[in-house]
Amino acid sequence: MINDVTVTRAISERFFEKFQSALELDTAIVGAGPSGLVAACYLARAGRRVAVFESKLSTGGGIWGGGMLMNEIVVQDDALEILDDFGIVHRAYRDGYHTADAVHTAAALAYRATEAGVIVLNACRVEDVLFRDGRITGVVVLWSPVASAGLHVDPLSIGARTVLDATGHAAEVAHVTVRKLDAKLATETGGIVGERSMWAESGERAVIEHTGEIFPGLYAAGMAVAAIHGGYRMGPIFGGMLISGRKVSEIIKRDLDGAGPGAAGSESGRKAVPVTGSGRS
Ligand code: 48F
Repeated sequence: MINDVTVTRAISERFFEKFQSALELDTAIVGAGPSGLVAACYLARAGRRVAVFESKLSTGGGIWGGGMLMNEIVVQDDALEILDDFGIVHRAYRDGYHTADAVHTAAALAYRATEAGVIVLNACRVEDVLFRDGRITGVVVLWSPVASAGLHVDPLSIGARTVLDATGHAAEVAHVTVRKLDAKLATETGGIVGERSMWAESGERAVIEHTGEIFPGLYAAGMAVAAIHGGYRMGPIFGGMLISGRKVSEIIKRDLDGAGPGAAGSESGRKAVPVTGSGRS
């Protein structure tokens, strides 16, 4: 016999367990596209407490539609080991070019990240940051439908030792940081330079090169890097997004361990709480 109220109780109890465990994080990742999910997965596999905030209902960002809704993606040689690490099936096309099914790729990234212990809060929009003593120390969130309905409802705060802007072309976290805090970013101009037109070769290289910290406590990966630093866009070739996600996870790990430039300072003395590698039951 199914008790309808028990179904409600199960959902609400389990959801709030998850939500509570996302209140103080090692890393808050904004955006569940390829760069955000790859970064999240590697950080969680390394025992960091990570949550991904995604404003849409589905994870995967720009992967699902491949190029112009032809749902295949292209990946170059350098990123194959990440595909293999996530168990993503790929096929050689020509020298240096490989393809993967876009739906399979999006599903596998989400599966591996959540399996590693990443908490994903979907339909949850990051609309602001927390700022203390010159550092970004968290994000401010509101359910997306509430935000888009224009309801006059206050958001809630999530503490994080590091925050990753993986919001793609929009670079939303960087924008809000500049707009509200008058922050100087670690870019050529000190501001958000803005994305350039299509040139995949240059764009991919620049994204990987500039992936990293852009303001104390705030990092950028994926297409947001091109928007912030003024790189060229690259369309449906995804190797750079995957490599950028892995690279930023390594930089953040180093900083959380106190070895990096900002040393990912923890004003409240929070300790990293290991996430079990075996996923949640
Ligand atoms: O755009 P997206 O897939 O970012 P990415 O990881 O990858 C870029 C590629 O998909 C593609 C490309 C590859 O050559 O050019 O564009 O850099 O995913 C970004 C995610 O962030 C979410 C958005 O819905 C998308 O799923 N997002 C954007 N702003 C917010 C957000 C926000 N304020 N709060 C939460 N999520």
